[in-house]
Amino acid sequence: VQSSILGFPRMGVNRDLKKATEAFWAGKIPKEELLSEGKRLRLEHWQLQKKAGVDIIPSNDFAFYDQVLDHIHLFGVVPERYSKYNLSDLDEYFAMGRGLQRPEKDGEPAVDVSALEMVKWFDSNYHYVKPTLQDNQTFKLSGTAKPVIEFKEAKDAGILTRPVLLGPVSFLALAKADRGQSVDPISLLDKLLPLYEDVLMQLKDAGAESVQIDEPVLVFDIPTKVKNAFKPAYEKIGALGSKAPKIVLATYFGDIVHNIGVLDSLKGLYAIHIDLVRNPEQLDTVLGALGPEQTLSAGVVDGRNIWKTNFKHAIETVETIVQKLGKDRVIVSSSSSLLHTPHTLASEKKLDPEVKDWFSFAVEKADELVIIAKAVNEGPAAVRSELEANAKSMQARASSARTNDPKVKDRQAKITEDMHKRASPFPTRIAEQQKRLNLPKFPTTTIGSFPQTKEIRIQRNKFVKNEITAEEYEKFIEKEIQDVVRIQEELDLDVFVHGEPERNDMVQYFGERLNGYEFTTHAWVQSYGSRCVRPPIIVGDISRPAPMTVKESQYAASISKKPMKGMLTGPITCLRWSFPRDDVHQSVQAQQLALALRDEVVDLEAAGIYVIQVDEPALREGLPLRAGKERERYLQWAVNSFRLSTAGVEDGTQIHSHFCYSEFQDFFYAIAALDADVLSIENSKSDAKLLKVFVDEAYPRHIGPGVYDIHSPRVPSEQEIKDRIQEMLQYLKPDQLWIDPDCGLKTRQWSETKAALTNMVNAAKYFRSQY
Ligand code: THG
Ligand code: ZN
Repeated sequence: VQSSILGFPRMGVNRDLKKATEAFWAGKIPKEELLSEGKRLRLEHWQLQKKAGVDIIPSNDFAFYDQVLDHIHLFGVVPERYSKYNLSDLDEYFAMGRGLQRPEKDGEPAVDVSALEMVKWFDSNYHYVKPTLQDNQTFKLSGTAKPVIEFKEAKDAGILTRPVLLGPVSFLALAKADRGQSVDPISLLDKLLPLYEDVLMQLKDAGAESVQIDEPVLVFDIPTKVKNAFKPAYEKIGALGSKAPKIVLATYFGDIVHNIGVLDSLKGLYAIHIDLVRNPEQLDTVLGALGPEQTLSAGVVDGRNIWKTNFKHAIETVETIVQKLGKDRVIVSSSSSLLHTPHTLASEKKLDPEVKDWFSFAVEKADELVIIAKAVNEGPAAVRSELEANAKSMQARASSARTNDPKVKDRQAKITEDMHKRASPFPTRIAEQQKRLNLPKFPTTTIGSFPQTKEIRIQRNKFVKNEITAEEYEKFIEKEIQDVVRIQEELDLDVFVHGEPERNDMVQYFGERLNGYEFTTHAWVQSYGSRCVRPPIIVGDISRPAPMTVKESQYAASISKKPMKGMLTGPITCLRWSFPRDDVHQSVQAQQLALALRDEVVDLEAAGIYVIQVDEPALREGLPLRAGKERERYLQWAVNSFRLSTAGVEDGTQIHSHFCYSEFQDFFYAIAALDADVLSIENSKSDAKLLKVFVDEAYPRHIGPGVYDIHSPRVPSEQEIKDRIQEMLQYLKPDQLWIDPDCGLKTRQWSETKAALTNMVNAAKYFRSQY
């Protein structure tokens, strides 16, 4: 039995890659320095895995921006709008990842091109760059292939690695036709395959013994065309025989039972990897479908969470497989790439030792894999003390007072059906709300945050580092709120917000104020490009010791002439963007979060806040990857937790919710079931036609489809906004329409914000005069 890792986090122990990349973008370091920093990090990560004793170490898991973008670049899938500038390789790569705007300089023409689309990677909080194809798409390897360069780099350092490639079927299945193009990506398979053959032969020549080819789309419900593509693809690759390295085909984040027939056409491959953390029940089916000589790579160490592996369970699983296949045909592995876990627990100096003992980050997971392999190879006696310590840790966590709070459980047991229902139906509610709020037609509002200026970040840092007192910080926040209120008065908006100057990441902010959570100082996980998040960790039953946002909202309301909107993050988003517990079902955790938020909502109402927004941007990404029963079950508990958190208010209090997307077609009934009085959604970049679903389904409540894109510094003209509203009025009734930007304004400058909102308010006033 060998130990293996499917991929390692790339940022480095101190987010070194983020720092170097951002310094390069800012022109502070030259390209050479960025490249050498990348090289240093790769080497460091290979060496630490080797030192841990991992048998199979990945290479080509590194990327400066995103591993899918690396493949886009590798295969020359570069739309003409980028290639026409003849940029350097690295500039072109980053231009596709994040766009590039550069004035004319030294005779070089100006560059102005936006980024390729970025999408969530399966159901994780990582985002990949979507391959974007042309009708006449051709593929060409660009220079010496990066997987080969990085393989040789490791080999020169004395480390024989297993290169990772995203497989041809997944690469195409995750791709899309460019705007105005109609190509079906999978139809390009024949053109793409020769490049895979080429890279595989180059890797073999360079000395690679095996290669990991990821085909994660096997966990989806894939169209027949995509399913059928596996056979020709892997027959062709298999026909390379000894001219290519042995191939391990990897799947993760789900089971492959519904696609098990595909394994028939993969019998020529050396090994199949499956995720046994997420879907242990698929083991028997996959074992039954393996060829007589095939190896199984068993993903038993969680690549998506931070909990210590339960050695007893993992070893039992691996031993079951060994009994069937024999030791030589089993690999123990991380369930997926470790990209989704933080670098090392060793950086956490402030964690309480009790809970620290329950966690395992990427570096520690490498050790775990080695121990599991050793236990199976040499017998438990060889790792007795490790197994004992692990069992003790599991026991301690299960029985700790930190994980179990009887008061929370008691409260959950007393939840009733009625607690999920508002007192009256919407028509009664909206009439009460209108009496209280007295809003004009086409009411205007914003989504919650106003620009997070440099000054705000400086003051927050000073406060965190104890360089200013709590009173000084509070004074500063009050001053920020005053400014934001005054600006909204000048703009003549209708429903105000306090601007959220006191919040960093919203999930972190709420986590820090709830019992049951733990916080880290260095546990960053890449979200996209150089951007990272530091998810708080849910360790135990969740409760709210004290109000979390009432003080700021109440203060803001006290100095405003207009209704003030309270701003909360919903239970599903708090759950999805944290590291959840793995010892109780996520629906239980969502329900506990919902109870805590329900108390907050009720307290806001008691403090005179009669408009309360509970955002659920992560509701959609929590959808199980496959349609069917599981999806229905998820939507049921997700919707229930939202309703539980919001239904405690009077009819006259208006509940808003916000979503950062507008594709509701496939789960509209769930959105409708939230029963929010007002929904604000992204719509500025999508077709207004998407709003048709609200008409078709006779959606009765209020909607604010964003009238302009806040992700761009561009200021939309009043006319543009009027045109947009006119379009929306083809679908929505005038008395159902709110006017707002399409997301929070946190990342914008004040000058852009004021100009855009002035135009927005004027556009709303125009329609008010027309109806
Ligand atoms: N919070 C969390 N998850 C998210 C988002 C969020 N997932 C989806 C989406 N929004 C991802 N977007 C971002 C946007 C910005 C940043 C990270 C993810 C970001 N991070 C800072 C950085 O890397 O420099 C670190 C911020 C900090 O200091 O806390 O800017 O909004 N949880
Ligand atoms: Zn949004």
